[in-house]
Amino acid sequence: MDLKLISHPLCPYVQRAVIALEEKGAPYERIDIDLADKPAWFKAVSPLGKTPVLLADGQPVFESAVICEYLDDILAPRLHPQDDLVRARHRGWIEYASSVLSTIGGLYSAQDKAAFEAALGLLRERFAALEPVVGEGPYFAGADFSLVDAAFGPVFRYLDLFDAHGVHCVPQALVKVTAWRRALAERPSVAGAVAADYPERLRDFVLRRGGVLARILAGEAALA
Ligand SMILES: N[C@@H](CCC(=O)N[C@@H](CS)C(=O)NCC(=O)O)C(=O)O
Repeated sequence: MDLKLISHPLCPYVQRAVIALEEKGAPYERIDIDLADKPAWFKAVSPLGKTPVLLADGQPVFESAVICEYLDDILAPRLHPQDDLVRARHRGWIEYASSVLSTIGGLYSAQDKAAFEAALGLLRERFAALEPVVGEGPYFAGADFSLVDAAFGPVFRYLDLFDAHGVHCVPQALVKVTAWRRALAERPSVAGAVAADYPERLRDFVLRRGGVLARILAGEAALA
């Protein structure tokens, strides 16, 4: 099957699909587009104008969770668990990862201190809720890397920039989440899902939001 992944260099949802493809060792072509100037051909295959879109033999599949499920259906090894109930629970945590991404968006978009602190507090709660759910490691459900791991690798990647500027979203007491985050960062499929210039691009992206986090990154504001 001919697989083309329509992508954006910063998109965390794209990274899920890249991680799944890399875990499966599948040949594919990644095509990065400019989301600020969407090509007409992209709008024709993406009903919501969002990345990622997978073109499978030219047929568009959209929504990252759906793309990952489809890749899991057609390519070995299985990343979803076999057990129906466990698989349903994994799907829930993948949705949860999307909600954490929205909260991260709230953090880097916050224009005043109150909104910033509300987003930071919510993020810490979101990570705390994971602590009793994460297994004994190294991955979400133990030894086997799953699609939940593919969804959280891109979530944790944001935190490297934030941590470097004293904005800590994962409290130190969350030892299992912290170990999981480290294991994901070391997984080749996760590490390689973005280009070498990703940190610089993310920094520029946050600075362009002009919010509280941008001011912290620029050294103009300090955390109280
Ligand atoms: N629910 C979608 C979310 C995808 C998404 O939000 N993509 C962003 C980039 S990370 C996008 O394409 N935004 C462009 C736009 O909304 O115009 C998925 O899981 O695939």
